Parts: sequence; structure tokens; C-alpha cells
Amino acid sequence: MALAHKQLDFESVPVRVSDKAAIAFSGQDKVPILKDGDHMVFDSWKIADYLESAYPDRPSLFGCAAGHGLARFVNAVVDRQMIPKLAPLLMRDVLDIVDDADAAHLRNGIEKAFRKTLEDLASQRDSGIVEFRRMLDPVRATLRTQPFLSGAQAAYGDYILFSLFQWARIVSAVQVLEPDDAIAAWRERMLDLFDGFARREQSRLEAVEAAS
Ligand SMILES: N[C@@H](CCC(=O)N[C@@H](CS)C(=O)NCC(=O)O)C(=O)O
Repeated sequence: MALAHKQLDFESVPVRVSDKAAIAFSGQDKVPILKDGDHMVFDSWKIADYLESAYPDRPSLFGCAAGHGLARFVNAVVDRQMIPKLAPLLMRDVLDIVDDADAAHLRNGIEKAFRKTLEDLASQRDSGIVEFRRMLDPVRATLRTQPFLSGAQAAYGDYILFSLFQWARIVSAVQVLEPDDAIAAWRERMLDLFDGFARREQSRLEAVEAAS
């Protein structure tokens, strides 16, 4: 979303989460990684920072210095509170759409971190999703008076939260938001951005419906 916002052409290279050899060139073991000519940067926030400083003439991801600071706060809330709340509830679903090596890698990583089996985590899904929706209340309150978290237009703070919803949409058919939630309307606006760029990725719900 940040690259599309900056109106940059790019090629995405999908990598299996257990295939560390594929990303060894980066000197670490996580994605996303951005290669831009001779420059390499990893970690979403650092990538956004890099794009902003390398392409100052393209639409800004932060708007101003204060916008940059506040987006960093949104990034921390999403990373430290929202992802850890939602991701473990849906991780069991991921196992059904990845190969055996990735399934074993993901199960091992999450079960170690949460000291519960993925099945135990999934069994708390209904109450966990209600708690997750409650955690989103500041987002809901913000979207009551403006179309995007960043104001009149979407910017990096929107993309970082949207990435969690996009992941959920792709890996799981579970209804994370109630249809009449203002955040669901925002999610639709995000899916519409850049000529439906994010919508082109098939949702798990669509995949399940197409198969039945
Ligand atoms: N805060 C980092 C998180 C990076 C991260 O944890 N990436 C995950 C995928 S979303 C990963 O590569 N995990 C590797 C693994 O589980 O072995 C960012 O936003 O870039």
C-alpha cells in the first residue's frame, strides 16, 4: 500500500515463511524486505521511512513531521496490541492454506509464544474477536468524523492497520467485524484504493464460496 501510495512500480516476490534461505541475503529472517536498486531495507516502518525520504516528490505517507510521529504511535499500537490479539485467534486457519513446512513453522512459533496449541487459541475465537472489536473503539470513534485515520485521505497510519485486516481477510473466512461497523466501511474504502489494488487478492471467504 505504501508503494502504491508513492506511485512506484514494483514487483512482489512471495516467500514461504519457513524458507529462510530465500531471504538470507537480507541478513535477518523476516519479511517484508524492500530492494530498491542497491539499497535494501527491512521492517515495514523502516521501509515507509525509507520511501518517504527517498521519494520526497511523490505523495507523502505522513503529511508532516507531526503526522510522521503519530503514524509511529499507530504502528506501535497495531504491532503491540492489535496483531497479538487477533493473529493467534486466526492462525489455525492459516495451516489449511500453506504447505507442510510452513504449517509446522507457524505452529511451532505461535505455540511457543502463546504457550497454547493453535486449536486452544482458536477455541477462544468468539470471545477473543469480541475483545478485539472492543479494542478498536478509538478507531471507530475517529472514523465517525473522518473517512480515514489520517483524515480526509488515507496515509501510512491507515495502511498499517489495514494490513492486519487484509491478512485476516486472506487467511480466514471468520467475520472479524460486524457488517454495520464503521470500521468495516473504512475497510471497504481501503480495498477500493489504487483501483482496488488490495481487493485483487482473493479473500478466504470468496475462496470458500467458490469451492462450494
Ligand atoms: N514489525 C515487523 C514485523 C516483521 C514480521 O514479523 N514479519 C513476519 C511476517 S508478517 C515474518 O517474517 N515472520 C517470520 C517467521 O515467522 O519466521 C514489520 O512490520 O515489518
